[in-house]
Amino acid sequence: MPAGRRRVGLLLVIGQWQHDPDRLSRFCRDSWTDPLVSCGRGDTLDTLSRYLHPEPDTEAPTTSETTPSGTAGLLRIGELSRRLGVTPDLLRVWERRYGLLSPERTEGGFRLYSAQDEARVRAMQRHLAEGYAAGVAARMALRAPARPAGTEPDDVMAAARAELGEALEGFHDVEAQVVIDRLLAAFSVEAVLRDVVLPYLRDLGDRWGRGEVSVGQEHFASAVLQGRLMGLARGFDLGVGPRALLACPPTERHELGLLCFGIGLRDHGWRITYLGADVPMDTIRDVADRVRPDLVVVCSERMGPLESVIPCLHGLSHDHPTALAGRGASIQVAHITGARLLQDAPMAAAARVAAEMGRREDGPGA
Ligand code: B12
Repeated sequence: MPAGRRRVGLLLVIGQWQHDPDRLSRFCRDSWTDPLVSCGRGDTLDTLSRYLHPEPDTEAPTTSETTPSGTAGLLRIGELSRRLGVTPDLLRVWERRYGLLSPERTEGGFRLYSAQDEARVRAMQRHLAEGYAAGVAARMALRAPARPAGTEPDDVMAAARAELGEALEGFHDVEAQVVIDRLLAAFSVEAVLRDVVLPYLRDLGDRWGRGEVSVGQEHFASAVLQGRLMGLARGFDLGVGPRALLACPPTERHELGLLCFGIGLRDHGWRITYLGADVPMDTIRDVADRVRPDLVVVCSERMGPLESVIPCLHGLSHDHPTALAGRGASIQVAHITGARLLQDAPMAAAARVAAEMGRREDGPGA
């Protein structure tokens, strides 16, 4: 193969080529390419030829030495293309169609790309490989928080909270899912729930209390997040670890803290039987008798629901290890009912319970 020629693996025959097989095979032979080259709709023989023979491409000088002075760290399209394995034509399409890249221009009009452009293309490639359609992949790549070197994860989480809020309070389900997807790709579930989802919910409630967020926005946000958390709760019953039975008492509909706690505990190897919001005390009791959990957790965010079922809680904690949690759980009610009080925030409480009660073989349920 002549020097300077590159071998390319794959060709999508689109447009004029599929009607001109002779020209196609001549092109492949002349270009010393494997028969298949990747090209997009509307690509022509000329654009492919420019890809295979970059010399004539006036915008594709090959080394950073050829980048004009005063533009240190910026790349021309040929160099970017080589680094990323994406053809210059496709880079231009992504730039034009999705605004994925925002190059500076030299005096001569050549594009110069920054490290951030490169990061966005890499993110785009990642999302495409994950199976997202190009438009969605581009939106996800564009939404990635610009994270300059040295940025602390705390800043990233704070930025993600703001982004999540913007998406949810604008009623954009898909964008909210994208923010969460991206976070879960980079951080542990525990960190995402602890540092983004739970603080966001708290803040949402505060702003709702001050009249800055409408009832519709609050309901939409909590419904989307609940759906997402239930997705993370898949496989709650897997494994052989200790078992927790989780429920909110009658009339209590705030269950998201409890759900996060369950996800945290499951990640520490526990199995979870999840009953959710507003559960009759008889039902909690029946299920506890049946599954014999290592711990029953009854959670309320409001004062009142736990106080009104004190005798039932007393009976429950007599027969099953029981804990109370949430803002509505007080030392007094815990004391009267003989239940343990979980005072930590959900993810910390999950870690503490798992550390103290361990696995079934060495825990209280052994
Ligand atoms: C989402 C939400 C809802 C959703 C709940 C959806 C769902 N599936 O859960 C809906 C729309 C149903 C709802 C309804 C109502 N809500 Co509401 N809601 C909220 C909001 C915004 C988030 C709740 C949440 O999940 N918080 C996440 C928790 C984890 O955050 P947290 O409070 O900081 O939790 C602390 C502790 O409690 C503890 N914790 C909490 N849960 C758990 C669980 C475990 C296991 C452990 C260990 C620890 C723990 O951890 C944190 C400490 O760091 C809160 C705001 C807020 N501040 O929480 C209001 C809030 C709880 N709601 C409130 C109110 C008033 C209501 C309504 C009465 C409104 C109405 N007029 O209808 C109803 C009551 C419904 C009912 N019968 O229960 C008030 C409660 C005030 C109070 N203490 O009585 C709050 C605080 C809003 C406010 N600022 O006034 N709500």
